[in-house]
Amino acid sequence: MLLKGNKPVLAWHTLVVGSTAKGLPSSLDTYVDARTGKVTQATEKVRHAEGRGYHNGNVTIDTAANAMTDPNRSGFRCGGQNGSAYTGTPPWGNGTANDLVTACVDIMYAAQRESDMLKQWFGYNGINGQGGMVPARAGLSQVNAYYDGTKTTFGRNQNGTNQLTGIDVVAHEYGHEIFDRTPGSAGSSNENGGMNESTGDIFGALTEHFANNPHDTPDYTVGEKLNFLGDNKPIRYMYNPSLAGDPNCYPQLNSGTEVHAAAGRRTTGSTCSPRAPTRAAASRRAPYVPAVRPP
Ligand SMILES: [Ca+2]
Ligand SMILES: [Zn+2]
Repeated sequence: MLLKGNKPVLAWHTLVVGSTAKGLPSSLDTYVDARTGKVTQATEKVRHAEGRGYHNGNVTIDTAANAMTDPNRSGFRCGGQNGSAYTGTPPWGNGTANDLVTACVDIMYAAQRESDMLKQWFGYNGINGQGGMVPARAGLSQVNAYYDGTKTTFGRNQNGTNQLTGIDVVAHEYGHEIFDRTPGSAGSSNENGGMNESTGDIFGALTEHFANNPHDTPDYTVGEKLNFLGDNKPIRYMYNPSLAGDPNCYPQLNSGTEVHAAAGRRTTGSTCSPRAPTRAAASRRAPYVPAVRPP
């Protein structure tokens, strides 16, 4: 029963999930008059909330009205280490380096752009293939970020000057969810682990290009904004892994290669030069190597 003014109306209550005429996500809380079949009330639950990110500047993210839960991507929310979403009202965050609500603005922005990219480019239904993705936690007191199958968690850089929530790192962690939910599976050892890290870096770079945010212009390095280890360098160079001391090509990998070090390009030819692979080299590549490589 729906009360219209002081008049009760017998109504069906349903949630209509889809997109608006402009292609934006929509989740309409809808009441249909049971006698006339007409929509008597419809309220948009998707909130395009203002957020003040640190790495990404002022951005628009999808949140509920009073919590950092995503009304359109099932399971996705962002909060602290206890797993609950941060609550409050938009605008979210204050744009400072170590404010954790601000970290969640950067996390939600990056993960939602990645989800949008997967949908627009590949018709993929959410990062998990089922319309959503795992929740995120900010504020880990470690120099680390990870995906563990049920959530993503983000820490800080070595000197504690910012949170590890740049687009490429966030999209890397959710890239692990893509790998996990496709035949790549958990991907934790040797070649499979290297492919998993590769997948993370590739989707990180793709998301940076898709978002095309003026505060984090697209590139083929990983974590270049984060000063991860305090040396003002990226953690990885996708176009030339050896700049960070990682193997440049497939024949240099062995069973002892650390999985992140194995994330780099997989040229199977005889040369391990850092140049972009030629078409001929690309065709020689092993069939399970992702086709997307930096130029
Ligand atoms: Ca980058
Ligand atoms: Zn990783």
